Amino acid sequence: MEKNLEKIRTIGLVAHSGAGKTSLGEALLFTSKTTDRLGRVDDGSSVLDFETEELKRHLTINTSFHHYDWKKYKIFFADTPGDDNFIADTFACLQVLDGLVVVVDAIDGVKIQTERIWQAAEQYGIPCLIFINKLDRERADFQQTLISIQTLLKTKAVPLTLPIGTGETLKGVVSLLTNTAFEYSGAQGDGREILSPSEMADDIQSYRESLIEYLAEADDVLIEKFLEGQELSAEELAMGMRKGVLKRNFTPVYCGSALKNIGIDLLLEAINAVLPSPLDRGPQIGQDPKTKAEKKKDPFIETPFAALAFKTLADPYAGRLTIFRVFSGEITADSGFYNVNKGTRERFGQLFMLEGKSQKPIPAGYPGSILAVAKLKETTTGDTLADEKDQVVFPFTPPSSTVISYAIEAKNKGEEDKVFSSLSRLMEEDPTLRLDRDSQTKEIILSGMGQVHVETTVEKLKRKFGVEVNLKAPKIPYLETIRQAAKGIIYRHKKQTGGRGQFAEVHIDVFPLERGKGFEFQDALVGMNVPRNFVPAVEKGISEAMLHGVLAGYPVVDFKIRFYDGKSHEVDSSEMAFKIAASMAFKKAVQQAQPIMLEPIVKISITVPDENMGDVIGDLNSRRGKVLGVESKGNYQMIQAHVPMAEVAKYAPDLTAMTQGRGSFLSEFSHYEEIPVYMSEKVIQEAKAALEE
Ligand SMILES: Nc1nc2c(ncn2[C@@H]2O[C@H](COP(=O)(O)OP(=O)(O)O)[C@@H](O)[C@H]2O)c(=O)[nH]1
Ligand SMILES: [Mg+2]
Repeated sequence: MEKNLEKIRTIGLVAHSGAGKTSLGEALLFTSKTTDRLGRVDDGSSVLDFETEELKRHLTINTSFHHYDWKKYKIFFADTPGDDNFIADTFACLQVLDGLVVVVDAIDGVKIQTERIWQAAEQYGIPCLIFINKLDRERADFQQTLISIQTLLKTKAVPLTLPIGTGETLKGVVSLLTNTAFEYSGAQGDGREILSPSEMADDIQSYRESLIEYLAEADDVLIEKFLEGQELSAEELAMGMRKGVLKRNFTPVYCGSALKNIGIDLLLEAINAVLPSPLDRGPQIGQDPKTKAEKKKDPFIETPFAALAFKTLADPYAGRLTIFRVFSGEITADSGFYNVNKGTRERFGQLFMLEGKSQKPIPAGYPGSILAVAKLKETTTGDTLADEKDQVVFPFTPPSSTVISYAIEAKNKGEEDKVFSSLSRLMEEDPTLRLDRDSQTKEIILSGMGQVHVETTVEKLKRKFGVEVNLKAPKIPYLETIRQAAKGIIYRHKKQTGGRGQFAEVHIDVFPLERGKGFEFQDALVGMNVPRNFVPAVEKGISEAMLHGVLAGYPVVDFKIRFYDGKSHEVDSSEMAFKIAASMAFKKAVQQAQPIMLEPIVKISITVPDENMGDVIGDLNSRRGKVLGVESKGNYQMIQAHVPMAEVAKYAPDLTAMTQGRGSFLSEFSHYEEIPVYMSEKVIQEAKAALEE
């Protein structure tokens, strides 16, 4: 393991799904001779995408980690997902990465997921390089892609390489810094220097001039020399580039093809030359667990150990694998650390470097290392691991709320417990899943970031734990209430069967309450018609009856019962008789108080490209939505709205269709509202049918 921290890089490959991150990761591994063939996602030979669910969909679901050596540098890298279903994992990983390679597809340009990652990188201050990929494809457009980067990411994106040819004719790249052209034949990835194509001379010159100006601007001495018209040396330019990237003043743009391994060697050089080492990134800021004061942990080997466990993998056989990034100090195999969040000591045996699907034992790790240990007892994602004598807690932001819910049931009766326990295991590795039991509908609800997310979870459940479940649209938790008061409701319960009979009479008023007030019970008895020991039975009778309303059997809420009189019988009255009378009186009262149905409303935040805004708002209107506001975010608009939950139960695929996959949304429960009269009958019929099922 490299102990010279200046030569460590801890980076991520990020972008929207399909831009070619995994392919680029394979090219980095192959070109650096870490792997002996160029893995491909399309034929399942990728070492980075390896889970069954990933291979089936050609989609990265889980960030995978690998490492390579290039010219005496050690690079740890993360190949992250870019699909909305799984992108929360990427945001979690950003918290431990020092630099990023943002991959941009030369046909699709920058998509919204890339923009969102870019904004997060900006927030964390992570220096970035850009790689324009897929220039070997038909319709690839370097210029257009560059413009898309400049406008959507709002960065000074400066080409460092230009493609020689595009599509079929792509044969190499020109390095603008050194003004040399390289041709690539075969997939070995080692560019052979050739003469610069003469027809590119003008382009090369103008790009080179603006590049040099940008690089010079990063440093006071350089800009002075530049303005005086002096020639800047290659070392000076490299120094300017490094400074500019670390300050995020501009973003170097490389280009080529991951699939054909073109231009990758120059990207490898750039990762070494300009992305930050752990030393450049500086101390990691956390908190002293006792005093809560800010505490900085320096990225030095001599500093006491500190690391952040940012990810967990659940393996049914190997057990739990905890992945952490070292920020300070040294960690060796067969040792332990202190889990500051849990307040426990943890011991472990082997220490691993991750290599896609496999792991390689190593003796020790240092700042910048991304490592894994198995079978920790207490540690979960987000915990800080440290030296017990020098404790610190690093911040960790868990992923945000889920967007889609399904009711799940075990395919085989009797396996419910196994479904629950296996899902809990999966949730250790995937904090974006949520499992609830709906107290009203009694269903087990599995929520995730999208349809594909929930489906892949179900597939993993079967593959890893051997349990099968059915997914169903969850029932909408409707409620019932009343619109007006009904007074003087009397119900007499009387039964005479042989010996002792049953007798109770209950007089009540019912009043509507404000939304969200629930149920109130008022004992307003005067006189001695009803012995007071029966009052609890009356309240209980109503509390039970209110669980099943008169319209469609949903719970009744937001009302007050005033229990003001009744009749009793010395022998025949009992708690049971009063309970029954109260529950019947309640039903009668509700019938007379204009019963209505309430439906849950969600607050939804939808982000869409400008050009789709009209369609999306029109569609929201047809779903009975109320737009609360629209906010402009670059070339995207964020629409906030209230919409009935029933209307957006399957919103994700519709939004994808309306926006060609560029829209995204988050929703959360907001409140209940009356169902409009014209809708009510239909909903009651459907609700009745659902209840009977
Ligand atoms: N022609 C061409 N196809 C590519 C290139 N890079 C990736 N692809 C293809 O694009 C698709 C998505 O690639 P992948 O690496 O999985 O993208 P990711 O989702 O960003 O990881 C796959 O079919 C790749 O073969 C490239 O440079 N040229
Ligand atoms: Mg991928």
